[in-house]
Amino acid sequence: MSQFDRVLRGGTVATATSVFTADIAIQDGRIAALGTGLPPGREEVDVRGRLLTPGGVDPHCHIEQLAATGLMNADTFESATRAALAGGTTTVIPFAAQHRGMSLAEVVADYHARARRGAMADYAFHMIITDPRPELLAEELPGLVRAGHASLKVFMTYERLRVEDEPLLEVLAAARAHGCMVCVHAENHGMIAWMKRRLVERGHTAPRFHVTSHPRAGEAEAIRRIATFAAFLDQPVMVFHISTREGLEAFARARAEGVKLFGETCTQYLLLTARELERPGVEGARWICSPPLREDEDVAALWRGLELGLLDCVSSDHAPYRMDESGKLARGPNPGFHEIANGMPGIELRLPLLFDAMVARGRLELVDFVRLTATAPARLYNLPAKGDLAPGMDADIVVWDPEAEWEIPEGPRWDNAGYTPYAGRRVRGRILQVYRRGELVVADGKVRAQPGSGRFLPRTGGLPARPTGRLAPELDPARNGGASLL
Ligand code: DUC
Ligand code: ZN
Ligand code: ZN
Repeated sequence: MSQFDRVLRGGTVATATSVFTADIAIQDGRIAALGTGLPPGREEVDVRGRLLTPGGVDPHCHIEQLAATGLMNADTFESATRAALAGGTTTVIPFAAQHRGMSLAEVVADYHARARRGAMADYAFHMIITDPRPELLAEELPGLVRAGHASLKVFMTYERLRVEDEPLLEVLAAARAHGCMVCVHAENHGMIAWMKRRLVERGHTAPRFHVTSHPRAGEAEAIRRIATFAAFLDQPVMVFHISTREGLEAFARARAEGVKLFGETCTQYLLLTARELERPGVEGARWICSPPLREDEDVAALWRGLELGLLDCVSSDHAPYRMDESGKLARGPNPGFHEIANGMPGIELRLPLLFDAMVARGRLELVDFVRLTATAPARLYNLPAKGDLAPGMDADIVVWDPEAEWEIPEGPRWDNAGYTPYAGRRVRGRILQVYRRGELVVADGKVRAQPGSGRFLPRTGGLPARPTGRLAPELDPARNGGASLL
């Protein structure tokens, strides 16, 4: 038998199901063996006293993405995935974002080219569809799904992005036909537009009014609506970035009724509240994201949702804009809340913040942390070689000092946002090294991967999240003279 390339010896290995002491042998970028007393490798690494977790899978992040306003976010594939690796995330699923009138295939080709140039982490794409023209769904979508783009995102709000109910049903039906997950930004558009207009007319434009402009009830309404559509058409749906107690309740109710819904929340909804936006002047703009940060009771409800196993994964929703004229202040030095780009950075700190909040503070088990940040997103989005430490998996491994305490500094991080919303926070658990497909890409506080060394991960062969087989009665061919309406 040929010698292993490398053996990480004697670490505490954590997966989504168990925590145990083992050696991990790496060969040709994959985990070749896992056990005690493995034969020596060409390189031996002593990881006794260290914790080893699978590389993080961030299933929702915005990278080098052009907004409908024409604003480019602060990160390139190079800077965002450098930050991802530094923070232990070895796989990302950003977006290929269509704007109205664009060809989806051209959009995907364009994001592919950018990622090929810069990505250091492995990646797949969710396709954002804002303009589901019949020919796009019939002619472009099937080929793109076959090429491995087996998930898409639609918005129920935003003037230039939203997909109204009838075309949304078309998207769900097309996704069902081609085996594609549909991720949804679920907020009621009319409620946000109405609130926003009234707030602006009355001069309530400070950053904190961003929160008021997204009524809590609007999230629950949209989740109920998308759940109704998902059940009607028997199409699995991922509800992105759940932020409110009411939204979580609507989600939980639909799930209890058997609707095939999946749910995500993000680091910021678990750790931050709307109080951040109350800072003087335009400072609060740093914490403007959508859905907005909410209240303590929402934070508590989301944690309960994690404890009960209701929510499937925690993403970063990394959407970085600098606090200058290239980003948050693009519309002037004192913009109203409605003129400030939505989003905050988070791709680098997702794992350290969640390790601290979940594991070090004892709210959840280590296995839950691994499941929510790596294993579950890998399974949900069909990344079979990712998110686990087991023979045959890609050797994406994070080596932690689980006891090290540190303070998140003010200064710039690896991404291009120029700030972090979490500066000054003390956390326990520090990432020491990161391996991506067996290569040591983070060590001694440096990221060593080459731009463009990240690999595209085509997701073919159908999604793990299958329809339930229970269509609405009106769609039963028996009621329609034997004809299918799908
Ligand atoms: N939705 C997201 O998912 N991210 C950033 C902004 C938004 O509206
Ligand atoms: Zn969204
Ligand atoms: Zn997002």
